[in-house]
Amino acid sequence: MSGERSLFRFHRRCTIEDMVKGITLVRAARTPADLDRLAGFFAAVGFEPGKGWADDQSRGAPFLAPLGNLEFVLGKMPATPEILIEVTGLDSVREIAMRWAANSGISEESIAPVAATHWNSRIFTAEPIPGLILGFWESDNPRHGKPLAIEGDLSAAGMRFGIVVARWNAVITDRLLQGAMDALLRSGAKKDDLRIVRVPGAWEIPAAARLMAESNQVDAIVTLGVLLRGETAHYEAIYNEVSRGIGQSQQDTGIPHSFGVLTCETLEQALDRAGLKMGNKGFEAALAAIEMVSVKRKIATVSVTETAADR
Ligand code: DLZ
Repeated sequence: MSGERSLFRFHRRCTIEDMVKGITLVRAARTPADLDRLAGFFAAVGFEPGKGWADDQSRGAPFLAPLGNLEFVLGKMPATPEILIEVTGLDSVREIAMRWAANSGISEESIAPVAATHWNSRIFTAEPIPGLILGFWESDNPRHGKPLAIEGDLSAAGMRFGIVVARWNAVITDRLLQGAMDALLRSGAKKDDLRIVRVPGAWEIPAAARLMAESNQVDAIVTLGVLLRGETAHYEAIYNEVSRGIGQSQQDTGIPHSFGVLTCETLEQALDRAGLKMGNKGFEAALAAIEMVSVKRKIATVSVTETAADR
């Protein structure tokens, strides 16, 4: 088969969710003082700082938001600033911004008053450095943008995770582990909040997962392993017990366990699912764990009447 045809087959197998990971808006700061001022402002108004970097050519200060979207508009624009930040508690955010301006020796006029928009919301603009105008807005409908059903977010900030990874087929499970950590850290988890336990093989995953779940030290567990049908004696028996054990630990302890144990015919298939052609199942399992912690927290706090009011 020609290279072109095999590429085509690959694209057809991938869904959009496999390929699009997130949106990053990159802005150049003109001076070191501007960068520091922006970093101070974004931290003050509640953004989660990402992992910054510095080398001999540049330094960067990323700030994370739980959600991002690109919006293309034909006709009247929703607001003057190109960067719009949706918040809850708009007036409190403005007060924080005003305090930040006062403490930073910046004119309070850089934080404009709150005004109504033509789209059922209120907005204020802030200009933390000259020329960068940000719009902070809040919908008049407190449930705006909220899904009809309870649905988990993908922010891992403030969550603690256990990762149980089998050493058997380590060439694959190491990649799954990398994918899982990538997902957790990029979603806002702190390195210190990840506990990694290595076990000999998939068979041992349920026992270790259960011990972690019962330790009260993690909010969710990501299980990672690879079972190769062709090379595993009593494959069905091992697989059934591993999946049953992980599921039972989840049910008995109430701690979400995501299932990242690959079951493949061949090593090649497993490699495809560990970062080659079919995404990284460790990454996906970690996202599922984040979402389930969020779902669990929401189920515990969102009342039935609130959910019903959405409909
Ligand atoms: C024994 C075994 C075999 C044959 N195959 C696998 C496998 O494909 N994937 C895996 O994670 N572990 C395998 N193991 C090891 C068992 O899971 C277990 O670690 C040992 O039997 C020791 O209890």
